[in-house]
Amino acid sequence: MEENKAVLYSAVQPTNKLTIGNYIGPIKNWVSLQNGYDCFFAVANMHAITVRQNPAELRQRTLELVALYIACGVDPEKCALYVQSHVHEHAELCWVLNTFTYVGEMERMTQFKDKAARHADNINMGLMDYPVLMAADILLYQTDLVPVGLDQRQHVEIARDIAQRFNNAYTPTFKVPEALYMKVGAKICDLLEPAKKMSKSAENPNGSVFLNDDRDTVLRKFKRAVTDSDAQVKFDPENKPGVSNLLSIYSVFSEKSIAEAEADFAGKGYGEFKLAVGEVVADKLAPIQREQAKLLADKDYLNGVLKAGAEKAAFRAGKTLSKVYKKIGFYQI
Ligand code: AQP
Repeated sequence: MEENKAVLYSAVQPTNKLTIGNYIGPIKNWVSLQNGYDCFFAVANMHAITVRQNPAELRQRTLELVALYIACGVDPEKCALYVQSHVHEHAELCWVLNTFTYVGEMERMTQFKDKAARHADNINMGLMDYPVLMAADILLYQTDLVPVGLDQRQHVEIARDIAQRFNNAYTPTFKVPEALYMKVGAKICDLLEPAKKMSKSAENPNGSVFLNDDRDTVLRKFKRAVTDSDAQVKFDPENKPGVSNLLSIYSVFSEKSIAEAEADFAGKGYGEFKLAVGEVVADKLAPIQREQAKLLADKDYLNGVLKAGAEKAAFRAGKTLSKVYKKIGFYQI
């Protein structure tokens, strides 16, 4: 990792089963970006507990996610791959940033309102504070770019506001980060309800394709995907959301442009189209699943990756935190 390269930070929560939306929105892009940036890729287990988790499952999913990152092509030699709770600076900076964030701002966050409605029996402070912890995650590394899906737009915006607020209150301390969205795939939608984002926790699991779905399941889910009555494979998200979503998925998994993807299906029916999308996805997922299983069998290797990753991350995070503590007047020895 070189200090003069621009910095990239991104994370995924080890909750539920990951979908192809998680893969396309952030993870796939990490692999292409890891050569050009100083990358910090975290498993966001502190964010995960804002919704009640089963401890044994959370532990297991944490390791599975680490293995998945590597199976997808993240190279732990090139980046800091670590678990959020292993770097205590995240929690410490979050506390300071809480004092630069207003309750009203957090109450207005779309994800908070959505999750509060879905988890009405557990509207805890952590759920509301989620964006501040995310701001701490990002700002700790003096991050330039945050590759995320479109659903995270508001959270990156608030991280920018908090950074600017702190910088204005003292002297420039934090780099003000930019979100990075992909042209295709920044919002992958549910196969059965294409107006909604594809979600890990969708009520109907047939609308989400999970990264650990087997070939038959993937093909079946795409076969049932909602299209329209127009019988034309054309990219038009407003009028043809289902078909456009499938074209985006096909384009990303086949590494073809949308125009090339449309050309592949000119004059063909939806049945053939949906089968081809399913096949390209299943073909890509199979080797990732095999590699993930292989990695999970070598826990010592994964623990070694995480230890090294946490050290790299803590080094950079510690520098920022100590700057912050100095600025705000914490007595240091
Ligand atoms: N459908 C999607 N399309 C594109 N990007 C997506 N992301 C999530 N869904 C899509 C991106 O994946 C990253 C990590 O997400 P996360 O683990 O923080 O949260 P999540 O996947 O949104 O899942 P939750 O919050 O556990 O539950 P659900 O799915 O039920 O809302 C982020 O960069 C996100 O943009």
